[in-house]
Formats: sequence, structure tokens, C-alpha cells
Amino acid sequence: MKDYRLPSEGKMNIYHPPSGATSKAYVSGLKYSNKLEDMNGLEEGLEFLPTMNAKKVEKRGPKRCIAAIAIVLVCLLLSLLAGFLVWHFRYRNAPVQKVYNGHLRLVGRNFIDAYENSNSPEFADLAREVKKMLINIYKNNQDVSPFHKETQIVAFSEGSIIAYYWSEFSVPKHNVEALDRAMANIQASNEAGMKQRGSYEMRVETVVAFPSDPDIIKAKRDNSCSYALHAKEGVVTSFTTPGFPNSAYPSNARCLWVLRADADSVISLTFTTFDLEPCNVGNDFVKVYDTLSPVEAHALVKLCGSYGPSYNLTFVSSTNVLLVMLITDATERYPGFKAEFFQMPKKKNCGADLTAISGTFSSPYYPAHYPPGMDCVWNIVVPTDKRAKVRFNNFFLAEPGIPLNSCPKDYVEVNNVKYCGEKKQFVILSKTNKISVRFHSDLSLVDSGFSAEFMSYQTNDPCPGKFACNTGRCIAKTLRCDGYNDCTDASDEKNCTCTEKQFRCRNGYCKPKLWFCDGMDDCGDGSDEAECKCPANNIRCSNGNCIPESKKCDGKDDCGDGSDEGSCGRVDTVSCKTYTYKCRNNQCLSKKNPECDGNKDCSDNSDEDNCNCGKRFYSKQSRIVGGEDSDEGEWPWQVSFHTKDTGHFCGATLISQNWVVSAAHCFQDDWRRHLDHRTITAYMGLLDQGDRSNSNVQQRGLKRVIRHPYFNDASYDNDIAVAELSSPVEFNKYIQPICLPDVTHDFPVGKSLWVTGWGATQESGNGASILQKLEIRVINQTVCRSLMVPNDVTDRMMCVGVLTGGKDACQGDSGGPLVSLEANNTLFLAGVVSWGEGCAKRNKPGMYTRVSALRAWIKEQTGV
Ligand code: 4AZ
Repeated sequence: MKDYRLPSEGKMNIYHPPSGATSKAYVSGLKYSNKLEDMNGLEEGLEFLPTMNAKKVEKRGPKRCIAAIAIVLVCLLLSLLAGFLVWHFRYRNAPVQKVYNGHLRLVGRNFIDAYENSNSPEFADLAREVKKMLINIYKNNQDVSPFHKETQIVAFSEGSIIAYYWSEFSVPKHNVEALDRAMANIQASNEAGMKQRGSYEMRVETVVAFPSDPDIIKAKRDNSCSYALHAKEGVVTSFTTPGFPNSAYPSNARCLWVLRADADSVISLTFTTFDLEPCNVGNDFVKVYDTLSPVEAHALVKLCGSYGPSYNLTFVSSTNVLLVMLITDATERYPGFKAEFFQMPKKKNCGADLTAISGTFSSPYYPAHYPPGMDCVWNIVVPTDKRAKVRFNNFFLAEPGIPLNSCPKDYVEVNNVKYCGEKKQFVILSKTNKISVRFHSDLSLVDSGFSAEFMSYQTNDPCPGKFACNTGRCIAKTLRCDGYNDCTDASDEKNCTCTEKQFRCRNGYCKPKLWFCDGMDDCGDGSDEAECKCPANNIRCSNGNCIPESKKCDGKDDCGDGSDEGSCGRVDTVSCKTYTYKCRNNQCLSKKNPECDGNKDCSDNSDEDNCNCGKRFYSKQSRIVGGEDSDEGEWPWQVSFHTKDTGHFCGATLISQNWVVSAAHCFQDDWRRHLDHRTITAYMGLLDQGDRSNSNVQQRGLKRVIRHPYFNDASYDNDIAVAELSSPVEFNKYIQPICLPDVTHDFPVGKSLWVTGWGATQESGNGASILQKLEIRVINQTVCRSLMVPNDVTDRMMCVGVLTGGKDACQGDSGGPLVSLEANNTLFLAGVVSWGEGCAKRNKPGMYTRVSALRAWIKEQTGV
């Protein structure tokens, strides 16, 4: 596989807020309702008028009427007043429970080990004193003091002493804002300083308070799983969720791990296994804090779902503490995580003065996630007769929802411009021989940072012998005006004169004529596809024909290839054609690719039969690390064929417990002699060729190999074979079969597919140790034929790649899978790696065996 792209035992007490907010203040409401009862009594008194005396009644009628109205009015008024008072005391002025977490920095006393243990008498003494100091600080603030209910000191760490606390307040609603403001600005007051026994004074230097992390106050949970761990010099300490790996973590739990290191050290924490409930399914998550208070403002990361072990899940603290918190809900339970941590000396400064012609530098601890609260400056100076430039090869400074134009949180600043987010390789030029790069990380949410190179260039010629892109990148002059965007900002494709073999797009770009009307928007403005032969009110079929728009989805195949009836949003039973999906009951459907899409489209449901395939347990989460290495379990159908002599020689794909699909040419040697299948070993569940004894790997011999009878070893037509394993493999998270596409299954031009393998990472190069993955696109068959020797491309082949070059399968990938992610998150085997003209050459796509075309043969041979 080749991707030539440029590097594009102190328990921690956490406060449980009371669930209901009842208070004595409610009682005052009742008082007023008693008054209402009194009034009812008054009204009842009216009923005792002597109704027998009609005259009297008549005479006194108007007076009585007025009195009655007056009484009703008074009653109404009183009830209104009572209602208002009830609302005022019960709702408007009802007290709210507020909890703040924070820490205080104390000076004037040294940290001792006993302070790490919340059960020690020393802890209790200091906690008592600190609590008094904090309450003294509150006392000086009228927006805080009257509402304070309770404070607890929960932990201490070095520096000189940092005390972590929570405070609870009961505050009327209309005072909440003032309390929030006051707590955000809470200041240590001198009066909080306390004379200690004897000669010296312990003083509060700073106090910070944050509202409790909303993630932890949502629900009451069992928090019996709390642990305190201290790193040992030169030793890696590991910890796991309770029960891991034999049983699932507890439900409705809040587990905490307090991680500590020696003073002047920082902690490196890595999750080596991480398998929680998927993020979109439940509410289980892990949060890591760069402090011992679980406050959002110091959260480094929030993780859920599962990650393969090759993800970069390493985090570095800014001081000698970290807090790891696991929150779980009532539903589904998963294995959990295993993590390890160790201490490292705290770097005194990051950044450097760099004086050389060229060199490299990177964000602190790269590729681990950088610590929060960093400010580093690299002052780069190249020889005076040259100018300086910096190229960022990897750049990950992303936080969700952060505006990329202002970069208010983490950023890199060069030439007074701030850069943040996730970026492909980019270059920044200086107009002098100096350039300085500043890196800033704020106090929360970290990413994996950047790696960069600095270089010098000639003032008058930034790219000797090459074309200088506006991005600062240097590319070969031959790449200018060739229709491909090599500069990434397309500056190599601007102001071009189109050659004979090119056409001009409406937006001015020149593109190869053979891309005209190929079903892909190559111009970027659609102009190469807009003016294709079809007249007005016509649509283009996948086969290039034009039909009137009114004929789309009319139940008839007007195109001749069925593409006008493919995606009509309904499933009709239609007359069977070569391109219509046939159910087991012989009914044919108008719907394209109905198999295993989660909808029962056939009346006999046969399109959803045999769909225990194409699913993976480890799919990519949000990006954690760039690169093209696969993750364990990401491609659970990938097989590696080995012989004793050659080691890995070909890939294959698991289609059932007993059968794999590969390329016919894999079973012949360089002299086209058949390989003896008894010499071949198949490895399933493998990620790293150097780690074949890994417990996830299952190894089998081959019982037999069946090559396609029409395989042509000159043209590689019908380049397919199936092999039966010596005994069935066991399916698990790392070993799963792929789905096979029906003969009618369409992988349209432009669709992106994934090819995987341990093949060479460059033409004539060495194979990869870690399974590589590469995203490539289906290329129009006609375009492909015009790029290759036309007769070489048969209907049993599909062309897939990137015509710009640089991305391709290569030697050693042969026989391996080309897969497509389809509806219902199901993956299908679209192709088998077959051949190509070299690897990753421009305009020379990779050639794959079209599996749908050979589907019937696979079924005949294997029953799958
Ligand atoms: C091979 O020799 C091979 N570029 C596989 C794929 C390609 C080239 C060669 C496609 O196994």
C-alpha cells in the first residue's frame, strides 16, 4: 500500500447534590393559605339569611347584592395576594443548591506525604485549618457568605500546597447570578492568613472556584470505586475499570482515579485499551482532568465508544496530578479500559532558539496530546543571506465548535497570524532570515499538536528548479497546468493556457479532455458535466445515455442500464433485468443495492438473509491521530497469506468461518507455477506482521484453493480464487466476515472505497508492518480504458484510485480487499487487489477484480 501524499488511599469525596430543593421557606406559604380558609368562613355566613321572609328579602335585595359583590371582590383580591406570596416565596425566591469546585494555593507550609492520604490525622488537621480560611474568605463577601452551607477539603497536592475543595450554597434564585460572579472572582484575603503555632504563617495565595462540571451533577451514582495511585520512579503503573477484562464495568457508577507523581514531575497517561458504550448509544464516558477537582474548565478530554490500540490516547498533565473519572449509566455495559501512567520530569521550558540551515521541532511531547497551559516559542534564524520558512507536516489543534478564524483557545502563531484546527501540510514563508513560531494551549481540551520543519530558501528563488505554490510548497514544474491541484490551493492551475488535450472549465481551469462527461465533477463548478450531450430536460444515465427527465422513476428501464430506476425512494417489483436485484422468490426490485441495508425489501425478506457480515466493532471515532495505519479490529475480514520462505506474500478476505477470497495470481509463483496450498498459512485477526503471536490472531492452513477456471495469467482477467481453511475460525471482535455484493450491486463512479494490505509502501519498496488503509475512488470505466491499454481492462475489472497519483495498492496487497461502506453501516467486498502499471503513478489507477461480476462463481464454489 502506498500513500505518497505529503504528510498531509485517599478517597476522593465528590459532592452529591440533594435531589429535591425543599426548604423551611415553603412553610411561610402555608400561612397565607390559612387566611384563605378564614375568608371561606365569611362567605358561608351569608347562607343563614332568613329566606322565608320574601318581602324582606326583596327589600333588602340591592344592599345584599352589593355586599355580596364586595365580598367576592375582596375574596378575589385576597386570593390573588395569597397566590403572589406563594409564588414569591415558593418559586421566585426559592433557594437553589449550588456547588462549586476549586482549589486554593497555600504558602507558608511544606507538603508532606501524609497529606496524600485523606484518612491521616495530618490531612484532617490541615483540612480543618484550610476550611476555616476558606470560610473566612467567604465571610468577606456579602454575595457569598449568607448562602454558604457546607465546605469540604477533599485532597492536597504539592505547590507549595494546593488544597482541593467543594462548597455548597443554598441561594435564592435572584441571588444566583451575583453568587456566580462573586465565586468567579473570589480573591484570597489577607485576613484568611492564619498564624500557626509558633513562628510562621500559612497564607492563602490564590483561590479559584468553578461551577461543578455539569457532567457529574446530572445523576446520583454509586461512587464506591475511587482509587488513589502514586507513580513510582522509573515504573509504569497500570489500572483498569473494575472487573476488566473479565467482566463489564458497573452500571450507574462514578469511578475516580486520583493519579499523582512526585513534585516537579508531570504525568503521562495512556489508555492502552478503551472499550466503552458507543457515544451515540448511551451516556457512559471517561473524563480526564488536569487537576484533582472535576471541573470542566480543566478537562483534558472526554472519551466514549471504543478505540483501537493504535489510536493516540496519550495525555500529559501540566502538574503532578491528574484525575480520571468514569461515569456510567444504567444501560448496556462494556469491558471498560486499561490505562497506564508514569512520571516524567517537568520540562522547564518548551520552545528553543534554532539556528541552522534546517531542522525540525514539534509541540511538547508530540505525538502525545500536548499538556494544557503551555506557551512555547521557537526563534528560528537561518543564515543572513537566506530567508526562513516553516513547514507544518502534521497539525492537530482542534476543539469542537471553536471559530477557526480567531483561534481563541489553542493556537500556533507565526508572522502575527494564528492557526488552529486540523490542517493538511502547509508552509509559511518569512521575508527575512528569521521566523518565530509561538504555540499556546489554554487550560482545557487538548489535541495531539504539530510536527514541523524549518528550512532556508534563496531570496529570489524560493523553489530552485521547481514551481513555487502560493502556499509556499515547491512542486515539480511539470505539474503546473496539468489539471491536478498539486499546490492544495490550486495556485499551480491558475493562469494556464489549455493545451490541445485539455478543455477549459467555466471557472478557468484546464482539465484533460477525457474527463469531460465522465460522471465526476472535475472542474469543481460542475461545468465539465453540465454541458454533456443531453438536451434540456433530459437526464444522463450512468451509461452516458440521455433520457427525458419525466422518464426517471417511471417503473421502466429507459436508460438501458436501469440507472433511471435506481434511486427512486420506493421499492417496486419490476420485470427482471440483468441489473435488477432478484429476490429468492424470483421477484425483482427496482431498488438498487437492497441487500443487507436493514430494510426488508423483498416480500420474502430474502434481501436481508445472510447479513451477519460486514460489521466491525472498532470503527473510527473522532480523529485522534492522523496517518494511514489501521487500528486493531478496523478491518476484521483482512487475511494475510504467508509461506515459510517468503513470509507475507498476499492478502485475502474472510467471507465465512471456512472460506476466504483472494486473487488467482497469488497462487502462482514468478514463473507461473502453481503454489502448493499446503505451504500456505492464513492469519486472521492480524494487525502487525511483527506480532503474529498476538492473542487476537488465529492461524489456519489451507484445505484447498480453487482458482477461477477462466483466470488468464497474461491479462489477469477473472483474477479471483477461493480458499478453504483447514478448520473454521472463531468470529470475535477482531475476526469477522465481509458481505459479498449481489451481481447487480452497483459501486458508482466517484464512490469512495477502502483498500487495505501489508503491501509495499512505495514501488519496489518494502512491505508495511502495520496493516495500511487507503481511501480511493471508483474511476469511470471508459476513462480508465483510455488511460491503460484499452483491451487490458475487461468487465471483470474495476479501476479504482486517485488519478493525481500517490495513492495506490502495490506489491503484496494483491488478493486483499477493496471494501465499500454501505447503508446500515455494512461493508461489502467490491474488489480484490489485482494489478496495475507500477504503483501510485499519475493517471495509472489500480486494477481490481470486480467481485459482483464473479459473485455467482463464488457461491457455486463455497456456498457462501
Ligand atoms: C502486485 O504486484 C500489485 N498498483 C498489486 C497492485 C498494483 C500493482 C502491483 C496496483 O501485487
